[in-house]
Amino acid sequence: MAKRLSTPNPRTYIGSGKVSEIRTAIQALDVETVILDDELSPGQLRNLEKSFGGSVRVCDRTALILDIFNQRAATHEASLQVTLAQMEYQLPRLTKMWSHLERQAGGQVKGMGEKQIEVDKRILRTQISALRKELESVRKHRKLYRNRRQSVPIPVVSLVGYTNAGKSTLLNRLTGADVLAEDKLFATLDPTTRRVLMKNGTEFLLTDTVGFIQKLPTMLVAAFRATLEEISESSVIVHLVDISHPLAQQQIDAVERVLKELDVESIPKLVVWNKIDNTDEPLSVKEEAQKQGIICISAMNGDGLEDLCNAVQAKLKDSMVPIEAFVPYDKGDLLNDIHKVGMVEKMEYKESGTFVKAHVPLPLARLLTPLRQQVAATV
Ligand SMILES: Nc1nc2c(ncn2[C@@H]2O[C@H](COP(=O)(O)OP(=O)(O)OP(=O)(O)O)[C@@H](O)[C@H]2O)c(=O)[nH]1
Ligand SMILES: [Mg+2]
Repeated sequence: MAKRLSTPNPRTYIGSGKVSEIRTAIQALDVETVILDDELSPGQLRNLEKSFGGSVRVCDRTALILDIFNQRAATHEASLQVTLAQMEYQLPRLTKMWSHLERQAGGQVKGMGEKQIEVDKRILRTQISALRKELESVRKHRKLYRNRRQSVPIPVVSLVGYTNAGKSTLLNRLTGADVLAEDKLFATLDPTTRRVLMKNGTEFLLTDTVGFIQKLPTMLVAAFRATLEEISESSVIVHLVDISHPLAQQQIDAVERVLKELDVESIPKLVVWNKIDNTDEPLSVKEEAQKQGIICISAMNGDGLEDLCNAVQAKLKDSMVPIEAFVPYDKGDLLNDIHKVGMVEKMEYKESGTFVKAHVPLPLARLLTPLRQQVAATV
């Protein structure tokens, strides 16, 4: 049944033969909704709806994603973002609601219909700008919170990956956090951050993010800016892949493209293959991963999680500054911080304080500057 057009039909997106083919199928199967896997113009949607008959809903890729996002939005900010994107999507498509009125009136009061559309558009625009303001204030709040968190400089590790890759499951595994993990697309719409305490006492914050998808409508990229913003502030990015998925490579490419758009290529990244338990030949997959320097895990049964933690730790160390400092006993809290967020290589207790050799995040290295100078003086 497939047919390739060199360019989409400007009126109906698909060709006229395909339109009648689908119309036949709609009647035969009593179809309620037709979904097209691309973004269609308002005119194309309207024309298709007309050709398919009144009661069929025609939905494009963007509208479908918006619907899913709408169902899953769990927090205030996420639902504001989704509502905003939905309104922006509706604005140029409003005419559709009135086309049936025009038909009923035999086209005579077309002018009236147009006026009504203008009124509706104005109402929608007012709602959109009110929503924008509200979102802005919610974001400001979150920024404040984030800044406060940065004053305790625990490094942040962001979990990114295609939707359904297992990010929330992994976060749950590593932290015992009760983040929604379900076999549904886009289970997570808000970044959820949890503290991971490693065996050697080092801590990092692990942030779950919304799943990436292919061909994310530009409109949605903008709407989810706040969610993705968090990624650009992390020390390490963990790219989780569902390696048991037949289209794994395409999903990897899609995620990499979005990361490129976000301009986060300078942040150290770890690629991790998940759902190794779900592959036909886990051993050969593991072998291939080893060749490429990739870590294999099963977030579900816990396989490989220790390797993952070690690799995250090594990457974190790359992002830190090597220091040698002499910390007097009355500054014991600094020593605590070094232990908590840094990686200690050597520690010697002297009469008046502690000598430390460690890797620490840049903000902490800055805090320690005076004590580092003292090292030079005492050694
Ligand atoms: N077999 C197997 N299934 C897994 C594994 N990890 C996660 N899953 C399943 O994959 C599905 C999706 O997991 P989630 O953790 O919700 O995926 P996600 O990446 O957070 O998805 P979004 O939030 O939609 O981006 C769930 O049904 C999990 O139980 C794994 O290691 N092995
Ligand atoms: Mg999730």
